[in-house]
Amino acid sequence: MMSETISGGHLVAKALKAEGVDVIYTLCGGHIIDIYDGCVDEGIEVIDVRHEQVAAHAADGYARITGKPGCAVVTAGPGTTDAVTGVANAFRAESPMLLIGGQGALSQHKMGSLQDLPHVDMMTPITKFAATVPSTERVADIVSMAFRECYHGAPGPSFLEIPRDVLDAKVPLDKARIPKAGQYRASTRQQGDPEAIERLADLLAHAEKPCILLGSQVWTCRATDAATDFVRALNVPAYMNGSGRGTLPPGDPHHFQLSRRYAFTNADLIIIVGTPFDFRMGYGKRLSPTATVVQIDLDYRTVGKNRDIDLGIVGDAGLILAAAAQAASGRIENAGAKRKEWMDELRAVETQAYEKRLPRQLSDAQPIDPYRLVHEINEFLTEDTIYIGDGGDIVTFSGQVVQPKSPGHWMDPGPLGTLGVGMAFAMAAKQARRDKEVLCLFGDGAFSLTGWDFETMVRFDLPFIGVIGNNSSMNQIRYGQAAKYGEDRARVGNTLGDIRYGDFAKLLGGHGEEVRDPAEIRPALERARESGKPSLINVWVDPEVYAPGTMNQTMYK
Ligand SMILES: Cc1ncc(C[n+]2csc(CCOP(=O)(O)OP(=O)(O)O)c2C)c(N)n1
Ligand SMILES: [Mg+2]
Repeated sequence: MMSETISGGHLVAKALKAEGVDVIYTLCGGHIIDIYDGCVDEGIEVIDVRHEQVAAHAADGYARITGKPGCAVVTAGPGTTDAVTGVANAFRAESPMLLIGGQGALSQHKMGSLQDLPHVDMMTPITKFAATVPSTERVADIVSMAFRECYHGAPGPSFLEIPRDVLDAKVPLDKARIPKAGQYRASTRQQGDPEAIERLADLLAHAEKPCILLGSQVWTCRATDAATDFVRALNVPAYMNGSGRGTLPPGDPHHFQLSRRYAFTNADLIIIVGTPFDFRMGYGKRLSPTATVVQIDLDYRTVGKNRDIDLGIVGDAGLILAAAAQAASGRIENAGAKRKEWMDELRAVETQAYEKRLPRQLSDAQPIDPYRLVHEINEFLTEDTIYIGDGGDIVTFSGQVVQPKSPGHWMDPGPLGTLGVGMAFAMAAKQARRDKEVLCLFGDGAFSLTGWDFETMVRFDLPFIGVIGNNSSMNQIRYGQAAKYGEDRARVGNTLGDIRYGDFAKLLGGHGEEVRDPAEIRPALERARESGKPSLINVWVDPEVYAPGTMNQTMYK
């Protein structure tokens, strides 16, 4: 009697299913079609996009939104090279995703087969794990291995290439190892050194001017509740960045945003959670030299990097904050009154900064002041709107003004600063959370990189509100050129056409509008919401106005 057989592509699908992955993002190629066939059997949705960069960014976005690993499947050679940027972005953003690339048949190894390239060599420096699957029997086993590696320390991407003959061959079912759901990897959550947690509790008990920065890992660790309880129980003002934005809702007494520099300069205890001392943190140089600095991170390599710290704790943000709060509870009486003064001081700085900027946010100027656009977006967001920023200067404006109303409702590329993530993140967010509204703010330059995938949003009925802050320029770069070489030499390599992106949306089957009057922003947003379609509201903003964040960039000085 012939035993039952199974092909490599079907084994991939079984391994994805075991991991709970219910969608793959892909652009087809002959090398990978057997995976699609397996997905049909396993009930895994196949979302086919217009560029592999989008497939990889969507897998990254899916991981961020769902907490499950994302998966992109691309063909050999150019399919895989097109996806490199998406993998690199996930690597810097610590996002767990698996990219599966096709490869020429093992039987033609190094013979010059179609689309043959050394994918594993290319992917090794930008993944936590990159390997070739050498035999059909091992396909599901190695997929599960790749997922395990995604969660080592701070999460990140894995890459597998599967040669065509390995993928297409059929092997007896009983010869293949097919790891069972929930039985092939363990939680990697670490509690942190108990002695270090005691020391942190002690520091918290005595600090008069503490502050905490809740970074992206707070969301990665799903530590919202622990972080919220921590700041409330210990009365610690909190700043949030990256995916950590929205941990506390706007208006919460412990939610601070505009006084961060003041706090970092004047605090006596600064707790940095899940954020590296990279360029966004001035490499740690902007923290008061006399403050006690504590760093909590999933990755031991991030702790103490670029700047000395007084206490480092490696592990899961939620477990550590909960343990520290418990250890410190009831011990802050002496510092309590001082802390109230400190919170009031920060609130005053915060209010002053807000009031100074408010006239700009309400400006009726034409062309539209970018501050007005991001103000209108902020007012428009609900607790169920996932906000995505994809662009240069316009997104820098939004970083100051837009406040997500719920945790996990802010998405930006992360420290790779990759333009072109927006459409893919919108795709993943809407597909994974149909119950949510998705709003993406694009720069016109950023939009152009991956904008054709608006068509994919239409084809898969993924409504979202796209807003383009259109200045017909790559303005963030133009600013630097003007500052360095003078206005008369600034218009080189950064000028885009005056494009009616609203018409582009309509061409592809979506809803589109052009907005030149600031009073029309809100009604246009409302109409996009009501249209129930993928939409693009093309807002013509003043190209001569730059975000302070852009103007302060040290690379221009
Ligand atoms: C993939 C990629 N290419 C180039 C850059 C460099 N870059 C940073 S900001 C910027 C300008 C973006 O223009 P746009 O999206 O229109 O935003 P604006 O600054 O005009 O508001 C560029 C090209 C990048 N970050 N990512
Ligand atoms: Mg622009």
